[in-house]
Amino acid sequence: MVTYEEHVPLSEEDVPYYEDVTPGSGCLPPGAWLPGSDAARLPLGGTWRFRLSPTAASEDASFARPEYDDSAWEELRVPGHWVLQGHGAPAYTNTGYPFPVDPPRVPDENPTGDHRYAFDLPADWPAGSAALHFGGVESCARVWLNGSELGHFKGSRLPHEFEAGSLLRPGRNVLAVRVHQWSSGSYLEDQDQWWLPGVFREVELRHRPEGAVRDAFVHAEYDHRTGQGTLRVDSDPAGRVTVPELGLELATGESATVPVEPWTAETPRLYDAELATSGERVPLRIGFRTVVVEDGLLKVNGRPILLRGVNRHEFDPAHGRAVGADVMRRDLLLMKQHNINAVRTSHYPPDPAFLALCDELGLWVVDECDLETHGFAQQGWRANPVDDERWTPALLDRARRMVERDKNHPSVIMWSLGNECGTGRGLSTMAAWMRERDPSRPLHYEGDPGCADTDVYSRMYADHAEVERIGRRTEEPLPDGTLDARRRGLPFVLCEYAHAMGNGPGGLSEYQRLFETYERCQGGFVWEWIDHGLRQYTADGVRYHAYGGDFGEEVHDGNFVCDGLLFPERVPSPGLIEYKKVIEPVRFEAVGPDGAPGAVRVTNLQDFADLSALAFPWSYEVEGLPVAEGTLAVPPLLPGESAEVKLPAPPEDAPRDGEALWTVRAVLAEDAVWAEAGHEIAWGQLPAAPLPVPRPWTPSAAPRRGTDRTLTLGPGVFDATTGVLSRLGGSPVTGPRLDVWRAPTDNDEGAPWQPGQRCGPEWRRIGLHRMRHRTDAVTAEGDALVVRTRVAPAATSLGFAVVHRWTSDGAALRLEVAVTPQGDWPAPLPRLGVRMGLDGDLGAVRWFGGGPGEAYPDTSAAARVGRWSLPVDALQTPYVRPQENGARIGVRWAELTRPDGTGLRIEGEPHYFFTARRWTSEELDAARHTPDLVAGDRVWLNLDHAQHGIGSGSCGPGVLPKYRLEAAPAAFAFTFRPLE
Ligand code: IPT
Repeated sequence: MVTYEEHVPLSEEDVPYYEDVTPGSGCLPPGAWLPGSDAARLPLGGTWRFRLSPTAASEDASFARPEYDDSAWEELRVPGHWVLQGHGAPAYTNTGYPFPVDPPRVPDENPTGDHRYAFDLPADWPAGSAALHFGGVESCARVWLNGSELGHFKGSRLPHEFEAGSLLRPGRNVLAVRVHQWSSGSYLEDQDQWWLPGVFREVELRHRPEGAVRDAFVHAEYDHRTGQGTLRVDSDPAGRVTVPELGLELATGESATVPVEPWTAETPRLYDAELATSGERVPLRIGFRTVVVEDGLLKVNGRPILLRGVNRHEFDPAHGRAVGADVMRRDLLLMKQHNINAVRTSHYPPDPAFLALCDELGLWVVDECDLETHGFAQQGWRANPVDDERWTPALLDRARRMVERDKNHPSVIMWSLGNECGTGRGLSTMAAWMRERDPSRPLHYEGDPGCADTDVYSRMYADHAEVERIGRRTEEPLPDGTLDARRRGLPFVLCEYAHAMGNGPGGLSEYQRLFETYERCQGGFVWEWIDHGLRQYTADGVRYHAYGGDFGEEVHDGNFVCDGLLFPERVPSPGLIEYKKVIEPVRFEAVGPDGAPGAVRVTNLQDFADLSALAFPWSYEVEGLPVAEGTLAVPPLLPGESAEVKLPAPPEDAPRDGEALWTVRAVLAEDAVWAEAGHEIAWGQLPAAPLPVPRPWTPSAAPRRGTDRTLTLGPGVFDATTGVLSRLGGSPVTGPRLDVWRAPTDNDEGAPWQPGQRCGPEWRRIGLHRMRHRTDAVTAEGDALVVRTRVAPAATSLGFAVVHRWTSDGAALRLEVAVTPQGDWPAPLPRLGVRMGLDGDLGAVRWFGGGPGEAYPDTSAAARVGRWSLPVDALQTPYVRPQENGARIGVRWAELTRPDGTGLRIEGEPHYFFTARRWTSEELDAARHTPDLVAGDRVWLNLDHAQHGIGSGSCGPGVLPKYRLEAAPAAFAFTFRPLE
């Protein structure tokens, strides 16, 4: 075994401590984080004193003296980041280092924060040893207590402790911490996130009585064949362990095997225990489970698991990575409520309290080390620290601080070496150490295609086709046959997929089908959980969220930091609603002839739990209105089982003239820790009756020429020259005219490394954002007013020939549109439909179709057919960087009304995408932040026959072929019915 001490750093240069490659000096050896013991503890968070210097140059440590006068210093909240408290500014880069790459050196401009905290030691504080604990400091800290230096450390999201007992004094004590924003450690912390220096996790003093626990390691395995758990707790020093509920009382180091209920993410059974040594009593929460890779599969307690995961960064829009217990709990409740069962702690170990909550609430955790050197990719991976012996002690220190701290959490099922470091001997050394220290957990690392050090094959952003090949174990071979054979035998996870930046991600359902089809595909982790938009206010007090570049950074990656399923304030985005539906652990499918299902097939897609915790309400709906409701009797199916459950007879008194559907749902039968009874887990809709025959359309009015260059047809008045509708039912309207433009989404814009699928730039190149309209003919043809136009962008011969055929039955107007593309279209179209402007007082929308949230062709799983109503303002999805949003899919009809109930009803044939907003697509496109969008005096409608899919091209694959909107002839119709 390679030990940590064996690696002697070779110091080539005489550099200051914050630039040398060592992890630090003076710290206590790492051990398990064991909160709640009976030893005295003094939290040291609060209002500290703070001084910021622009460089690290000062050797002057006089501020560390207790008597130093800090009265002129500022106040700073600790835990916290100084850049979020008015000192300096945050900066965002994805992979590029925000300083010259010359490891391990950092620039002179190295913001350095001196911190002082004076505290009173409680009168009853016991004498003897005490550990001064830092949960996380970015990126390098040097520490003094009462003027004596304790040491220094790097490793921002890892714990560090100093022995401080002999320095404590009765009464006033002064802690001084000098924190450098940049250090050699920064080279190892190139994660895609804000650079946020500071003391951002808890600081505390822990009394260490004689005989206190230095370290404890809980080994709690579960044998699914016998139903027995085996417990052994190793402790330094030795002691005794009691588990009252299991009647166990053992010496440490001794094992016992007894019948237990296992821990799983679905059934997070914990046993309260206590470890007592001669000096301390420590509560433990024990979960029995066994994780193995066997038969090419990742199994827990003997069964393969399916990871329905997310990548979680620690983030709060006001406090950055200083996240409180409330934020951690909120994240986990939201995850559980949205069917998420797994977290990858991208890309560093989280606050340990988060893992305790994962144990309690039930999540599978991939605990990732605080390590990423992605910026070296831009240098062809030259001088990559993970492949340079001098850095190995720092790497091992990081591995060790993570594993030792977190090893007792049943939720942690894999260790991850880090993210995006390329390959190197240092990683292998970390892996070897981890295997030796904790053989009970498989290892994960994505960055090495050969998987030399890992137990699972992991990829990020692989497209569906590649995932399918991997699922079949027919992926491209590695050049090395032995490695290839080994990798081909490994289970597969997507450690990142479905880039949730802005509108999207699209294509989730298709990934899920692959995961469910191929046992090798054990799921994945959506990138990522939350947008890291920082809360800001305009001069007028309007809240918005900032992204890269908003703080004057000289290099930055814009809004690539806003790519989560939650908006920054933790409001679920449509992407999260979609993901919840796609990964629902219960599935409903129609059984029987189309439009007359006699039964529904219910499948339990969970891995461990039966269905006994769920109830199954159904409703029978006509035109979106419930006619009858009840509860299905579904047997408590075991994991993987399905059953056909008979549906009741359709209600006899149900109206016959509307579209009829069954909606079947799975809800919590009783309160759970993470949601209340009635909380919805899954749902399905089945057509309940053949569609009624639509009423025939009989035009009865003919176009009439007016005196003032107008044409009148039924309730419509048209401009006789352009053929454009100008009044409808007495109200002014603009359009409708053909529209193919949408404000490109982040996924439309694509990423430089996905050159083939950057639709946004291509659309702009062709000129879809500046289409011109030409009227070719306005003619009366029988009952119809026919308007022929050509719609095209400047500088190309591409265009559309459009024929608008207007008819009226006297009360309503019907528009039939026939579109023929001209030229050789090099790109798919953003959308295809018509745009029209209405009076701004038409502020309320009611519709029958998909809802309640937005949906696009490949993000439509969560759209439920029903009758919905929302104000126009609430139809907007406030993406941090404004972009196309808010379409409602499968709309049969929509009504826009004024407060007095008058307005307009629009029926579509076929169903259409309905979008309404108080600004135009051009204004949406121009906006950089949400306050840039200012409501005008019109409501702009897009009535779309089709939309291009969304995909995941902002980082991963683009739109699947079946969701691409290729330019092709199309015909569609709308009926406009004034509501009076
Ligand atoms: C990948 C990173 O691992 C992750 O941290 C994040 O940057 C994500 O992408 C995109 O948001 S790396 C990517 C360039 C493939």
